[in-house]
Amino acid sequence: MALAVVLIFAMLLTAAIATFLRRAVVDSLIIRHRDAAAEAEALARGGVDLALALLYEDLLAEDRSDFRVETLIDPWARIGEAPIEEGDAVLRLRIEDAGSRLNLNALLDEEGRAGEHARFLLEALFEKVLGEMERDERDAEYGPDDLARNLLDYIDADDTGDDGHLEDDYYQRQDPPYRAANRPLLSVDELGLVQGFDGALVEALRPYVTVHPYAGGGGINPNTAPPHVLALLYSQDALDAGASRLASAEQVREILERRERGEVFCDESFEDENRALRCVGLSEVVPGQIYPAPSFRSDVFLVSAEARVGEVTRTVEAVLHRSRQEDPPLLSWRVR
Ligand SMILES: [Ca+2]
Ligand SMILES: [Ca+2]
Repeated sequence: MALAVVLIFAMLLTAAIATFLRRAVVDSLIIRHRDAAAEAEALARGGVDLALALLYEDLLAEDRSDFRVETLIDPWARIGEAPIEEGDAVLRLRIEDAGSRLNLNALLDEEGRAGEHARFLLEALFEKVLGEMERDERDAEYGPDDLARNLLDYIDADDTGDDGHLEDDYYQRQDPPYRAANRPLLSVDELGLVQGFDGALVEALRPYVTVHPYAGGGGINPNTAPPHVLALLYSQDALDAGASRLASAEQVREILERRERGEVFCDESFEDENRALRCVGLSEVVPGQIYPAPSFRSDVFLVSAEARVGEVTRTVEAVLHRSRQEDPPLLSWRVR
């Protein structure tokens, strides 16, 4: 009897010790994880500071050379080529100028109106993206033309569609009801509020578009845009908007080849006696007027700083405005 009791106590004791040890291991793991998380976040924030320093250095270099174009050979762009490693910490910094995506807000003019070309460009974009999503247009409730119209109505300043219907009719029927913004988009996520846009479509559009800068922005920068965005360079036919078109695969390839050879595209109206030596006009590759007019230079940059410490990763995504004021305005900041 006494032996049985001793055995039971011995078993209980062993179990208690095992539990205690497991707890101790878990606690120390939690502490280590917490330390690593704090370190990773600090490193990612430091990455954004580093990005800012590189961007200002670039601004000074532009002042010195009086040549203002963002290219992929700028130091801020090259920082993304290799990770920065120290001990078990790794920082991956990626900086993009706003011109490396299509700025949806650049489709509005100063009065908040969208022209005919804006609609055709968006239709072409949505057709391309829906095709990539393998969404069958015939079955879809909203085709590229509906999506283009709805988006422009959502952001344009007035509150009627071109057939006279009230833009808010649809939004007021939602639960909870809301209204068309009638102003530039504040984020790519906001697209999800536009009639006909669902989460999957917004994600499929994300690599192509930006909303920065909110106002006064230009079109795609042919020096920095990746191939899938270059394909959105839209040459307008001044007489017939329907005959305007997106860049062909051939034209995209030629832009990339010229970039590879070190050629830089710049504004053809650039008043610079050395322009011909320094850069080439985009019309050499894509004839006609590009809509919206390319932004060869940018002051708004998208920064992604991904820091890994041990097993923990933290990413800071920020949109920075490189201004000559003392404090550069932060347009957005997100920690993941
Ligand atoms: Ca409208
Ligand atoms: Ca509107």
